[in-house]
Amino acid sequence: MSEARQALRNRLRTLATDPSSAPMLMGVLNITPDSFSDAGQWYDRHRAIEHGLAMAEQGAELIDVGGESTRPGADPVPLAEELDRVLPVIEALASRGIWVSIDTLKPEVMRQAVAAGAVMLNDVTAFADPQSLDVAATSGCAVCAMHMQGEPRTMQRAPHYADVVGEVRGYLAARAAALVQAGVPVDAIMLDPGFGFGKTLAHNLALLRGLPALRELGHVVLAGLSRKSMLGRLTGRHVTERLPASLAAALMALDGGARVLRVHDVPAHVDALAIWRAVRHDIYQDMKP
Ligand code: HH2
Repeated sequence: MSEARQALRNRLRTLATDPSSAPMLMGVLNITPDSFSDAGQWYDRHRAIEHGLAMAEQGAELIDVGGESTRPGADPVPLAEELDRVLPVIEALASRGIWVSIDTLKPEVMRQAVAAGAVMLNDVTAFADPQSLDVAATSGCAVCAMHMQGEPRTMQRAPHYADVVGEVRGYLAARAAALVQAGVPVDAIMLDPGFGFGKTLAHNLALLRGLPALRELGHVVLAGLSRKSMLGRLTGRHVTERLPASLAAALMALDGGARVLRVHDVPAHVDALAIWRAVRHDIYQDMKP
């Protein structure tokens, strides 16, 4: 296993076992023309690389590179196109020692991303494709399995649950078991309730409240709340004006036991984390301005 993959695995173990250790920020890097929050902003490869470097410099320990939008109603992207978007960016960032996660549901994209230096696989279908399970098991990468009801094109039409927290927890437990069965080490597996993926506002709020129940599964919990439409629904704010709401939600996720936050605005979340850790764990630096 590469040194970087081993280092990330060690970091995950610390996150899982020491609640006072610094939470981890994952910076979002969408190389897409149609993502919900930053459509087209980083579509140019050189700008994408610069933005990835900047987020790492600002305090993101992981950069989550995606070449296919999963926003509600998004159209699938052909394999060749997705590879062309993500591979040069992964190579550029990984060659500078930055931890890169690949956000994809295609096993072939995972495979080639790993060859290009990715150290983590982030799959919104929770490795539903057996070939993806195979890549997860053989690559030595950390993995994130996310819950989604339905599929991106239709998931927001009529989400339905009898007990959203119980069902998401049961699903994630089953996917973690499938990953372990395939050969992925337990401590390489992160779980994510998938805010906004086949969920109403009430479902999303119940899941945010219910994070401790997911944490009980024993895996590192990752939360992606940044700029999501649930925050727009609660504040009436456009996607470009959701930073304050994102920070509030991020802090509540940390209180619920989330240990990794997937965010667009890294510097603001670094500050929020500093306050959270100082108050909750009495760990801080006195940085008088
Ligand atoms: N959310 C998005 C994409 N990938 N992965 C995980 N693990 N958790 C999430 O909550 C999550 C995710 C959607 O956000 P974004 O990447 O900003 O938009 P888009 O899918 O439109 O590219």
